[in-house]
Amino acid sequence: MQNFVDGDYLDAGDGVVFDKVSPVTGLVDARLREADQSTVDRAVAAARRALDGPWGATTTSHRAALLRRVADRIEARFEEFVAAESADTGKPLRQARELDVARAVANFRSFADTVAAAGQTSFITDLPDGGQALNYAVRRPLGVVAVIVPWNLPLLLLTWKVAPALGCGDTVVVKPSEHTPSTATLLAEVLDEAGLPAGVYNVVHGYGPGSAGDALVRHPGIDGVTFTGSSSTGAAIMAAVAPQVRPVSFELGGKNAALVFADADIDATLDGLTRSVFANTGQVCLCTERVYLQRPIFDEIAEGLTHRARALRLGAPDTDTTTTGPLISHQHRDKVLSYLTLAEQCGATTLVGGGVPSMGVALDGGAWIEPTLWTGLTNRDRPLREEIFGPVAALVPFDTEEEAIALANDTDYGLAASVWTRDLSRGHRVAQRMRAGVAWVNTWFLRDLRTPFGGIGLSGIGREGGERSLDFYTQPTNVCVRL
Ligand code: NAD
Ligand code: 6OD
Repeated sequence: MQNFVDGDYLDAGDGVVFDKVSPVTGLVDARLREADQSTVDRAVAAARRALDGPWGATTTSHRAALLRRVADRIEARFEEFVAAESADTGKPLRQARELDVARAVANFRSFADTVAAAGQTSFITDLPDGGQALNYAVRRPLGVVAVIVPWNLPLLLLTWKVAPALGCGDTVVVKPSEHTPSTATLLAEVLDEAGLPAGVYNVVHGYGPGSAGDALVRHPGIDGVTFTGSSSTGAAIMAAVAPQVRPVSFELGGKNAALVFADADIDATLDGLTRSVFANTGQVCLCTERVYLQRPIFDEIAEGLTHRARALRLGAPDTDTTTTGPLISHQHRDKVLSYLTLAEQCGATTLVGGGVPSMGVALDGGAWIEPTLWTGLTNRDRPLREEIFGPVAALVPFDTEEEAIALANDTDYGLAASVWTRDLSRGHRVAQRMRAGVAWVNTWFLRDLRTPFGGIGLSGIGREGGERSLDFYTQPTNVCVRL
């Protein structure tokens, strides 16, 4: 897989070639050319030229129409994207269809609507001399934007950033995760088919520190960084861009809580919790890793969730019955396994899971792990304080609403929470007190793309979504005209 710069896949470069490993089998399934400093320089220079060329003079209606064509072209090549996303991540084909690729299409359509509808406000200022002035602001593109994304929902998260950036007239240099480069590379073809000029979308492959990611965020030619990934990488990127004082938008990690009250609809809650703990093998930043249960229903929910965890079917992505894929890599599995050991050391009781399953000869080389539930831990234990990013959760009892709120908010993160209750007044009341960027009531990961998305504390800086994305991907220039 080659870097994509100025409208072309580069045949070669000075960067080394590295292997990409299938999380399903553990075997090498692709080779990538790492973008060295000179390739990153070329990509940033191409993006700058494109910004200064005809692309910079396009109108919002032109760009909105282009975003709609991109959505149509992804739909036309839907199964190619599904296959590429599933091969990189190991996720079931059905999930790639229903979530990842479907959301990529929706991202382009939604941001086409948002940029097309965005208006400007103007107002008349009364001057001391009796005269007047007209004030209005124009949105200018932010410029050359570095887009750095992770491996868990690669196309969804990439297009969540690229669609508004292009809609706002920016040019981008994208650095996908070293584990999941395929759909970002395929997207280059689709953008070209839709008529995007050369140099507006560039892809550089490689790792973070000492590699393409670090070279990109330190590059003096970029005008801002939008990043989704772990909190520690966010901190490193912030330090790297600080000397150049560039804006950043960060969607980072989470340690999300579910609060289940005794009056909740038990079956609906169990469905919701099963999704929120185990979706994408627990590798969604919004996944629940802390489940607080009101004492009268603790045993019933614990038993029901254990039963549902046992019913999950780990397996190959193209098997119809598969619900759950592997983790992304052996390195990540080692991290998750270290928390399984730690939880035992902290005195946890493991209700289900707790180890590595046997998957048979064809799959045993993959990064498989059992869905796992614990009881017996408290908020003081590290497995409840640190993001694990796997199919694991701790179940903790509470008695009162106040106690539940205090437990849920007792975290350095602040991305998402979910509240499960039949009492809607309580639902509103508790949701509004969540120290989190999003609080769902009786649902989880239900998204309207016009709403603000982002986190508090270690979970990020800024909000994207709808008009909030326009605020990051543009810079306003105020025009003041003496009348
Ligand atoms: P990561 O932070 O390790 O890597 C993310 C991306 O950053 C990759 O492309 C990586 O190559 C690059 N990178 C790493 N170090 C870098 C550096 N110093 N400079 C520039 N680029 C660098 O994250 P990951 O392991 O790929 O993804 C999992 C993490 O992402 C979890 O913490 C998860 O919560 C978080 N995440 C957050 C959201 C959100 O919306 N808040 C969404 C998805 C994932
Ligand atoms: O739904 C979204 O827009 C979004 N950014 C989701 C992030 C999921 C994290 O893994």
